Amino acid sequence: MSPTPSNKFLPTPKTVAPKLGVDKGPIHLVQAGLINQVEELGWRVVFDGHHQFEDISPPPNGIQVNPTGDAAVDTLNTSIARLRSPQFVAQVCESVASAVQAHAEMGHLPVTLGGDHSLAMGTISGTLRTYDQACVIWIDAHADINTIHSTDTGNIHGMPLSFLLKLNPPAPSPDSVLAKFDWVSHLPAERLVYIGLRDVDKGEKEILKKHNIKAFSMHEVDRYGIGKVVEMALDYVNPQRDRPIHLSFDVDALDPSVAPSTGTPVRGGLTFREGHYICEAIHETGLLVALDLMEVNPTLADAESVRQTVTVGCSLVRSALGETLL
Ligand code: NNH
Ligand code: MN
Ligand code: MN
Ligand code: MN
Repeated sequence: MSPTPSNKFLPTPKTVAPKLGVDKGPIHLVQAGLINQVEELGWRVVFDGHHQFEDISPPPNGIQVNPTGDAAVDTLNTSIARLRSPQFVAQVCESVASAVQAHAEMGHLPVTLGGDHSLAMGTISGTLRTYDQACVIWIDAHADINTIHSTDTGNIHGMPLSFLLKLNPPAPSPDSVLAKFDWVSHLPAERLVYIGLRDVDKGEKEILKKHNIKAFSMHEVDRYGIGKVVEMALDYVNPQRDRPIHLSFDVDALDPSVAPSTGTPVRGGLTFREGHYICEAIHETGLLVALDLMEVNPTLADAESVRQTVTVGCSLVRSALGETLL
């Protein structure tokens, strides 16, 4: 066995997802035996339990927009008003950031099980507060980089990277709900790389181009194979192999035939092995400092689909934490 670094799990808080139910995902992974499985790999696991945040009550949707007479401010306020439960999401994520930071500073490797991918604002901020040179490898069918202006849905799980890259306008006033995101750490665009994209909104495509953000879509996975893609992704985001790595894995990156139980499945995704290969290769770098496994949503499917998704979720985590095939 390898040395026994301590480790923790941070199951999802109840954040607001467009389809409620993602908050139940993490507990299924724990009930499936994930903690024991990770302990068997030689880790000492510190389990925080299910973060509840019952003290934070989501404000009702439909915030009223009062015209100010300033056209730019009014446009901004209209965009802000379209966000879904922004205050709640911001508070939950801020609390997750502190929890991840606290564990990271003790030398733990925080594993956050989600849950809505908006949580990555919190987990990645927690990582960056501890390791300011960290890079992010984002595995997803989606780019999750809509700004408050480009979002079609208002769902913040489609926006976490716009906050982390500081692509949103500054809050119009200190009491604006947008100011509730000011605590989010800044991730420079050149320290982000995507793998698995295949459902990117028009506005997001413009953002990726404008900011020159590196992405390996399923097209590149098909062309080069997953081994080469992971190597190219690491060469881009971590050329000297000296930066700490935060791996944020949205289970919908996998093909729906592999992980059906998720909010927004998109066909044409990563195979079972491609998903695991990514985790294994990141583990092999020895640079992994934090892991998110997000968007497991057991309320959306039949029991067999849930079992399949939870099982694959557990094995992705094990691969990232050092399980090998031989
Ligand atoms: N791009 C869409 C949006 O902004 C969908 C995002 N959905 C995800 N992302 N599941 O991972 O709402
Ligand atoms: Mn979500
Ligand atoms: Mn996704
Ligand atoms: Mn996502």
